[in-house]
Amino acid sequence: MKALVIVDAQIDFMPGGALAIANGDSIVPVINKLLPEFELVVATQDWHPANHTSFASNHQGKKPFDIIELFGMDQVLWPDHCVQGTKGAGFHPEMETLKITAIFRKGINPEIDSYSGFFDNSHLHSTGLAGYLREKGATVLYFCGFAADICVYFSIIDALNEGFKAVLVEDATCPLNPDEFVKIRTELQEKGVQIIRSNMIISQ
Ligand code: VGL
Ligand code: ZN
Repeated sequence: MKALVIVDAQIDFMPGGALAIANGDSIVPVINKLLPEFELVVATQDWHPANHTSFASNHQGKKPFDIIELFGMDQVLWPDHCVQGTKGAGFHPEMETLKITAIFRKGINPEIDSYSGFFDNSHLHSTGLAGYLREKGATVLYFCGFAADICVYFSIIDALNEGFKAVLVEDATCPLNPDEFVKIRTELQEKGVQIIRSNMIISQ
């Protein structure tokens, strides 16, 4: 069975948001059109406490997009974004959310970032997403949302490692760094990820 996984389709990643992705809002109508094609729809939400270590504001003398070492891993410092309970952490108001049966929140532990919807960046803690999808009978996961080169990418890699087939719906995702996405796109295809456009699955 196929499931749609909507990654971090939150206001802070849209134009005008704290960590805005150019043209990010263009994916919202595409996601809405995809929804009727799926029996199972889940979403992830980046959901940081205000004291999260990925925020530049929590490191003296650092600014957004600086890179520091944190517990032996490189960490990009971000502008404060998707702070728990704030408007920016909410789903885009035009995204239809009724069909979403479960929401998996990540980035909650202030000590560690969590790009993938499945695990934190050190792979120590699971969100439960893989177990949920397996129990519901999902085998092929269609990915959309933000950012194509960060959280969508790491979610797809974990999905493959968890034994799912993965499909990326290219016009329903958007990268923060388009050059980076060009590289990632090739890597994903080499790993067996199918990259499609939404009109390839939408029944007319
Ligand atoms: C994301 C950077 C920081 C994402 C989340 O959703 O891709 N990127 N937090
Ligand atoms: Zn984040």
